[in-house]
Amino acid sequence: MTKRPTFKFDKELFKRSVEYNVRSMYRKDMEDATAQMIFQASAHALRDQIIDCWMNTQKAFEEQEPKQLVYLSMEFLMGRAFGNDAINLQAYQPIADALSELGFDINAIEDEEPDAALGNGGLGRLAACFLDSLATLRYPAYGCGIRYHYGMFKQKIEHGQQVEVPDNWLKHGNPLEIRRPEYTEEVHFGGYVTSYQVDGGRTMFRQEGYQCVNAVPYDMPVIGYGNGFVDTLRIWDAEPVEEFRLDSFDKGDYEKAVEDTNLAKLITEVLYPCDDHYQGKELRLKQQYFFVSASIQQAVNKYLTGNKDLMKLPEKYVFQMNDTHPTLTIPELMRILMDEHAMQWDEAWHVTTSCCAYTNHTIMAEALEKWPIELFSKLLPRIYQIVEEINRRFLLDVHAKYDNAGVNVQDKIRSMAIIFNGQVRMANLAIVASFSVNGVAALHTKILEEEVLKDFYDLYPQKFSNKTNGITQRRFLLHANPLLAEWVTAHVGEDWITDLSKISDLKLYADDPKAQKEFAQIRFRNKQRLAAYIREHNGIEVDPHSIFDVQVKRLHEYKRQLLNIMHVMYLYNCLKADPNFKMNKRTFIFGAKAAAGYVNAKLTIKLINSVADVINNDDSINGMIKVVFIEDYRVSNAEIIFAASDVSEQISTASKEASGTSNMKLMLNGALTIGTMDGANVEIAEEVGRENMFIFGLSSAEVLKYENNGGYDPYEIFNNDQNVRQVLMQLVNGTYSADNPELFRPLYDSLLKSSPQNPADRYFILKDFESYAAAQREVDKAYSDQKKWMKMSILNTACSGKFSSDRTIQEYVRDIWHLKQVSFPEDIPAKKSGTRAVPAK
Ligand code: 26Q
Repeated sequence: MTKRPTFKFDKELFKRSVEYNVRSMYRKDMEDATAQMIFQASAHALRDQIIDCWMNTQKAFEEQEPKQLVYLSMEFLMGRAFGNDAINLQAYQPIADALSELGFDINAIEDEEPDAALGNGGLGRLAACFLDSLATLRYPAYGCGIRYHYGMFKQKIEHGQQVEVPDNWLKHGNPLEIRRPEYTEEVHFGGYVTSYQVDGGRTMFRQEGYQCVNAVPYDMPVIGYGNGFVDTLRIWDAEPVEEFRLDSFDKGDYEKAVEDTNLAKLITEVLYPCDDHYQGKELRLKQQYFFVSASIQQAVNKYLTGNKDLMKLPEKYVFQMNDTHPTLTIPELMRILMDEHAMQWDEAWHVTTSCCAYTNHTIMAEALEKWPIELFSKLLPRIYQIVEEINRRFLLDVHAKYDNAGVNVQDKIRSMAIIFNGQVRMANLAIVASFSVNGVAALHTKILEEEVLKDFYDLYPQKFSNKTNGITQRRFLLHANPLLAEWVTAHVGEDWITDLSKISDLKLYADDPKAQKEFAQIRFRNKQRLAAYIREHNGIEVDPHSIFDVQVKRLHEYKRQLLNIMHVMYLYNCLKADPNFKMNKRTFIFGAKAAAGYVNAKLTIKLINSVADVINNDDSINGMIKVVFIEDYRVSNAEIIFAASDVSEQISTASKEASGTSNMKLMLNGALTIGTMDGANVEIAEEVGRENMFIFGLSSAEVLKYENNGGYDPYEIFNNDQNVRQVLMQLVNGTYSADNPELFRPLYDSLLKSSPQNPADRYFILKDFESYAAAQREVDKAYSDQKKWMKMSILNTACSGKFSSDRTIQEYVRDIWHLKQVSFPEDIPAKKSGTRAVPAK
C-alpha cells in the first residue's frame, strides 16, 4: 500500500532551490532578480517539494480504486495559489522566513502572482472552495474545467466608468501547472451523422465530416490542509490536431486544416464575463462541449483500464455538474456508451442517470440556458439526436403519468419538455437525466421545489435536496486575516482550521472586556491595512475609525447596489440639510465588475463613482461620509477587504440571490450583516440570531406575490416619500452629472417606468427603501455602543461554523456522492482532518 504522503518543509533546501532557479531560469544572481523572478523561482521550488505528495496521493487512488468525484465546472475562481499552498502545507511561516533570509518580503512576492481568475463570481469561487475542502477531507476528486488564456477581465475605472482590460494571466507562465499531453483527447464538432448495421442487425451511428480539436490537459495541484493529500484541478486547453501544412497542394485539406487551427485557437481563448445572464453564443456552446467531452472521455477511458463492465461505472464515478453549463455531460456519456461501446439505450440511460448530478444556482429566468435547435444540431449533430430521443422518451413518461389523471398534460409539457419552441432547455435536460438536483441554500431550494421547478418536484421528489453553500476558512480567515486567525487559535485552539464548528467556543468570550478589546484592536489594524490599500489605489484618505460598510460582489440589478448608493445620497442630503444631523462617520466601500454589455450595471458603477466624487470633495460635511469604489475587485483584494469590514451589505431583492457567499466570508471575519431574508442570509440569521444582524425589506413570499400580480406601483412612493423623491430627482437634475444631467436617466426610468418586458422597479428598490434606511439607522445606533458592537461582532465569527465548505462537502458526500476518505496504512484516526460529524440521514 502506498505510504501516507507526509509533507515536511525543508527551509534550507527551499532557499537553495530558489537561488538555483533564479540562475537557471533567468541567468541572474539574486541581487539582480526582479520580484517576479523571485516569485517564479519560489513557486517552482514549492512545486518541487510537493510533487511527491501529489504522486503518492494519485498512486493511492490507483491502488485503492475508490469512487471518484468529477466536479465539472466552466469556472474555477482559484485566485492566487502560492500563499494558499504555503498555508495548506503548514509552511507559510517557514517560507516567509526563508524569503526574508533571502532578502524578500513574502507579501511582496505573493503580490507578484496574478490571480487565476477563471471564473466570474460566486459559482466559480464555490468550485474553488469545494476543491480545497475535498483535498482537506481526503476525498478522491478531480475538478475539470477550461484553461482560458484570458480570465475574467481586469477592471479599470476611467472617468468613473468601467473599462475592461484583457487579463493575460499566463504572460509569465504558470509555475503551478503541469502540461499532460499524454492524456490528450480529441473532440469533434459539426459534420453529419451516418448509420451502419452491425452483426445482429442493430443500427449504429457515428459522426463524420467533423472538425477536430485536441483537448490537452493541464493539471494544478489542490493541496489539502496539513495532510499531505493532493487532489487535481484538470483544465483543458484546445490545440489543433495537426498544424496545417503550408506545402499542402490540396486546397480542401489546407482550408480544413486552417479552419481546425482557428477553431482550436478560439475555443479556450477567453472566459465569458457574464454572470447570471444567458446569451446564446455558439462559441460558448463549443466551450461547453469541448471540456465536457474531453473530461467524460477521459473518465471512461481511465475506468476501462481497470474494469470491463461499464454497467458498473456509477460505482466508480460521479459527475457533479456545476449549474447547467456542463449539462452536455449527459448526452456525451450516452454517446460514448452507445456509439463507442455498443451499449443499448436502456443500459446507457441507466448508467448515465446513475452518474450525473446537477446543482442549480439561480431562479432568474434570464439565466436559464436555452439553445436554438438550429445552432445546437449543426454544431453537435449526434448529441442533438440523443437529446431528441431523451426528450421523446421523457414526454412518453409524462403522458403515461398525466393522461387521464385529471391534469392538463399540455401545461406539464410546456413547463417540462426538454425541447420546446425551437429550443433545447438545458436545465430540463439536467433534471430529467440526473439522479440528484440540489439548490444552494434552504430558501433557494424551497423556491425551486415549490415554484420554479414545481412540476419536476412533483414528478421526482426524491431527486431534490438542499446543500447550503460554504466557504473555506483556510483561505478566508487563516490566510486573509492572520491577526484574527491567531487570536481565534489562542482562544479555542487550532482545530477550527479543519473543523469550523469549533469556532463556536468563541461565544464564551463575547462578553469578555479583554477579549472585546483585543478583537477591536485586531479589527482596527485590519482597517488600517485596507485604508493603506485605498490610499495607494484610489488616492482617497479614509478614517479607520469610521464604520467600514462593504458591498463587494458582481454588479447586478437584483443585488441592488443601486439601493445602497441611493441611501448614501439620502444620508448626504440629511447632512447637507441639517448641520446637527448625527451619525457615525462611515466609509461606504464598493467593489463590483459589470458584464461588459450590461448597460444599467455599468451606469450604476458610474453613479457610485460620481457620488464618490461629489461627497468625498465636499468639505462642508467634515468627512462624515466617504465613498470608495475599489477597482478590479477579485479574490486577492477581497481577502484584504473581508478582514477589514464592519458592515456586510447583503441586500438582494428577496428570492433572487440563490445563496450568496460573500455574506459568509464577511461574517466569518466579524462583520455584521445588513440584509434581506434572502439566500443564505436566512440561515445566517438562524445561526447568529436576528438580534445580531440588521434585517429589513420584503420577504421572498411577498416579492413572489407582487411578481405574480404584475409588480407594484412605485409612483405611490415617489409621490409620498419626500426623501426618496429628492434622491430620484437628483438622478436626473445634474447633481451628480453636472455636464450631462440626462446621464443617469436610464436608472431613474428603471425605477419608475414600466415597459412590456419589465415592470417598473422590478427589484423593489423604492419599496424597500424606507425599511433599509431604518435598518441603517439601527446599524449606526449599534456602532455607537462599541462594547455591544464588539460583542455582536465576536458572535458573528463564533456562529459562522455552519458556513464552512467542509460541512457542505460532507453533506454532498453523505447524500449524493457517497465517496470514501482515502486512507493510508499508518493513518491514525484523524484528529484534525474531520469536520463536525454530519448526522446520518
Ligand atoms: C451562462 C450562459 C452563457 C454565459 C454565461 C453564463 C453564466 C455564467 C456564470 C451564468 C451564470 C454564471 C454564474 C452564476 C453565479 O455565480 N451564481 C451564484 O452562485 C453562487 C454559488 O452558488 C451563489 O452563492 C449566488 O447566489 C449565485 O448568484
